[in-house]
Amino acid sequence: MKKLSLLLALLLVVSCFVLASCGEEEESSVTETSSTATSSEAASKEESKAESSVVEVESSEEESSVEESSEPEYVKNPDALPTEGNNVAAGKTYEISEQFRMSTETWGYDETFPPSYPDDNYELTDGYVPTNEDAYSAACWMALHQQTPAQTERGYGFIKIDLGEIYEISTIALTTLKDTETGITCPYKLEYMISEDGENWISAGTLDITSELDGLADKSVHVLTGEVDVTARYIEVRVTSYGWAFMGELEVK
Ligand SMILES: [Ca+2]
Repeated sequence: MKKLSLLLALLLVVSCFVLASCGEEEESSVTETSSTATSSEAASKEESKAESSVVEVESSEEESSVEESSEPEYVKNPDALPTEGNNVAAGKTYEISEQFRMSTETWGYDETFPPSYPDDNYELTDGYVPTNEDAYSAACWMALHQQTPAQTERGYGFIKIDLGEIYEISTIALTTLKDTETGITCPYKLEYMISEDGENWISAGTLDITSELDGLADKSVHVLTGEVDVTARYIEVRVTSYGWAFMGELEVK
């Protein structure tokens, strides 16, 4: 009987020991599993980071390639006619952007009124270059205003001229007026858009005189001349000003 009790006691001790061992193994296996999960999560996060950075690079490459392909390539045309210093804009027809219409009683754009300081479609190409003797009220001027609704939305007014043939062009000159007392300043920025077919346009450069504007003599005519080196038949001069921009001749040489 004593032997049986001892055997049972021994079995009990062994069982407890075995059970205790199993518990430890389970705990350690849980720990390992969770630690594996943590590292695999980290790995997948790193993978997704890598993926997203690859996507970003790809998308930015796509954007830049789209921009590059939408920009027409400029090739100087060897068959262009030489200007030989002549003003090839003289006598040519042109069009301009919407003009300001001001009520006689109130300040502001009023489309029921005729254009203020209208363009007769010859002032800019009639060969007459205004001088300091020509006040703003003289008939030789045409005017654009930055507060015209379409011009405000676009950011600039424009003069678009068809030269009739493709020419080599080195200068584009616009005669303007500064008369601060009457709200007329010279345009502070001119951008020269050019085309050979009237459909595909590229920029031939920008003349920005913002920093020189205050220093220009008042009640005076100023010729703003852009130096370019292009061939073109069509030119669009984009005019940006603070208010009124009075212009009297566009010369292309
Ligand atoms: Ca003129």
